[in-house]
Amino acid sequence: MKKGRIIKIISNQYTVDTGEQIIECLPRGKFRNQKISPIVGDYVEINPEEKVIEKILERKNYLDRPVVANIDIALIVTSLKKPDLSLTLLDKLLSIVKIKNIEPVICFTKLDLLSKEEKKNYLVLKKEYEQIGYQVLTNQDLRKIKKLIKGKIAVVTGQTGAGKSSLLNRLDQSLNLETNPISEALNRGVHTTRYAAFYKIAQGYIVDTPGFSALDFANITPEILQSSFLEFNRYRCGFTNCTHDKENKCLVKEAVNNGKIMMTRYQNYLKFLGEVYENNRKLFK
Ligand SMILES: Nc1nc2c(ncn2[C@@H]2O[C@H](COP(=O)(O)OP(=O)(O)O)[C@@H](O)[C@H]2O)c(=O)[nH]1
Ligand SMILES: [Mg+2]
Ligand SMILES: [Zn+2]
Repeated sequence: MKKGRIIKIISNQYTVDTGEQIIECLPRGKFRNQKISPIVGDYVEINPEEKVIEKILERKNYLDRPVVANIDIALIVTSLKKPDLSLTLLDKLLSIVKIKNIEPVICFTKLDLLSKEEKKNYLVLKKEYEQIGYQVLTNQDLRKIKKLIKGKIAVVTGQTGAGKSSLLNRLDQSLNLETNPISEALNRGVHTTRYAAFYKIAQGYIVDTPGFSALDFANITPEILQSSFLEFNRYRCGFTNCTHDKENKCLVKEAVNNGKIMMTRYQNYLKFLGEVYENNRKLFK
């Protein structure tokens, strides 16, 4: 028995990377009865002689658009200019990634387009996110990014035009992905496959179409949303189950007013909370 990871699926052909070799496997018939099917990213036990998948190991997360399991890292590629910085999108992706149990890495791009003054503001912003506990890099930090994804599965997400393809090309020059100066629809021309495709890059894998950039907060409760704002968890409000909204004696709101929590983070939180309520309302109608 050998442990490996599924890196590609074509009809009933499962490509498993054991670290030493790549083996084409078939799944055991029992998976069909158990109503579980192996997906890309799954850690599996295989019988290397028979070339069959014997067991699917427990998943730490999965996405359904595209279908992929056990994502380790999300590179949240965030443009500072052209397209303009969107802290709402950044905070949303940080929340979704946390809820999915994926480690986020903020990767800012287009620093070269900033004026001196804007660069100063950027450094303040960077520090603020670092103080929350996030890892903040730029698209110049190629060595650090490579080190992070070594042996891992990473997704790259962020706005169209933020510089995702450019970054991947610089991480691995053999990729030669198309980059678009004018904003074009994401993943244009990519053949629609139900499963994720991986690029082997910097001794790790990158998923080409991270489906959660378009995700809303479906199936998420206010409690889950709150816990995804890491800095809120430092405060224990007087009111149990405080949603940090209209309640009195809310320590989170106090921290916002004292400048200990970023105003933009709090405002985005309230915005997302509204979306969560709206989704729940639709669900129970
Ligand atoms: N000035 C500048 N341009 C960049 C940077 N990163 C990417 N670009 C440009 O931004 C445009 C969009 O990049 P692309 O990689 O296609 O973005 P994607 O849609 O996120 O894949 C392209 O014209 C890139 O050359 C950067 O750090 N600085
Ligand atoms: Mg692209
Ligand atoms: Zn509160």
